[in-house]
Amino acid sequence: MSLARPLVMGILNVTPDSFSDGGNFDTCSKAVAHAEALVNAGADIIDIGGESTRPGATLVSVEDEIARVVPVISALKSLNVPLSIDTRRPGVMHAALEAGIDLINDIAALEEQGALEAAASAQVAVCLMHKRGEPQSMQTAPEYDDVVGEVTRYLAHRRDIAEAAGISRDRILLDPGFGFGKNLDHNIALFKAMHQMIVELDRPFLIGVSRKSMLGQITGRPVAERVIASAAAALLAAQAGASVVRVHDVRETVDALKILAALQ
Ligand code: 9MG
Repeated sequence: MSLARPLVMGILNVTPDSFSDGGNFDTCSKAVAHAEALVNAGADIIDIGGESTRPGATLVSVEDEIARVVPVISALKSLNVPLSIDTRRPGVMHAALEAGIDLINDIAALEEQGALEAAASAQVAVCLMHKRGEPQSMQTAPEYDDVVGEVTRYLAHRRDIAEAAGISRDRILLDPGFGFGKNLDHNIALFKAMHQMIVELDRPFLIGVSRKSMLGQITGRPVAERVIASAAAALLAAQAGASVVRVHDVRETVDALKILAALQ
């Protein structure tokens, strides 16, 4: 994957409890149709997830997660677009790698036992994301003394561990994890520090703020009305140097990035 311009990663939730699609795409055929629509709208990468990680989400077994995502990955190989698996489970990583995935998007930064080895066993890219706590409880009362410093140090540490495990530098993306154990002030501080963090960590950043509650808190709008806020935030992330933006609203984001490319 060339990162010469910011890439748009389209979100494909194959979960019955997904926070923004309400479970509309919980069957393989619906998921494939949605992925095709994302690609037609200009998605550069499709991120396939079988476990909802929204705050308060219920856990799913590894077997169920595999049963949700593998048929979708197999069906999407013919689209010829890079495919990403959104998982923190090594068992799911192995199954997804076998099915032909190109990127592992791990909200736990390969911390689960066996995850580093699973990722290093294949020549794929990885995204290492920061989170504080677990999705079930992470938004209860997140606390930091220095959110930017703590997240930067964590990402540097996980980047170095991934490299030491044999994952080459050019395959590592980093992500501050907006909304994952962070309140609005934390998210704003991280967003404003994004450019400085990218320079300091010397790795491409993947940024996911699409439809998230921080945008609802800023605009006062419910999830279904956060498209414009999401495109604006994706544009600002790209302007700050993000290499990949993870979004639900691909067409709107692609347009926003076209404007950035032409006018900045
Ligand atoms: C799966 N998932 C949900 N939000 C995300 C974010 O902000 N970044 C990444 N990498 N994955 C996310």
